[in-house]
Amino acid sequence: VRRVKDVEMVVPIAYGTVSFWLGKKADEYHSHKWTVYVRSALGEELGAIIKKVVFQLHPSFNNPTRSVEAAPFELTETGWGEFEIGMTVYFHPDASEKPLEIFHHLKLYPEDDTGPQSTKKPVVVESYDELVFSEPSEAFFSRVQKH
Ligand code: SLL
Repeated sequence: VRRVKDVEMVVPIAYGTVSFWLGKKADEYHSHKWTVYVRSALGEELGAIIKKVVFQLHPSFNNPTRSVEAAPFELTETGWGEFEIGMTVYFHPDASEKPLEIFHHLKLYPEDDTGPQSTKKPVVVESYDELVFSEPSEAFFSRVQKH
């Protein structure tokens, strides 16, 4: 592929989990409702860059490999336990870039274990990273620039 020399595309991203305790609606196997997501750290649309994100959940879930093929790249589930979530970020084919592997630990319970958990205060864990496309392919670069 033809690449644009001396150009670096840097796309800041945020990823993580937001978890709510279900309170009265909680049962043994569904104590929390949580969402895992990958998004732009600047509030931009990532659909032009990312083709899909495959979320790998704990094997205790039905169909633990979940593919999200369009923005927003997020997934909501209910469960009872914390575990490591794998996210494979696939770029559009014209980027000619390998998928990116991200790992994130799902956190359900707050650090300060003082009294009962609130159903209104989510436990949020977010990380930041950058997608760096150094010498991006011409097709990808011009397509994303126009967006
Ligand atoms: C733990 N190592 O023992 C972890 C595993 C797995 C959590 C946690 C499944 C819910 C469902 C679920 O929450 N698994 O299948 O609906 O804490």
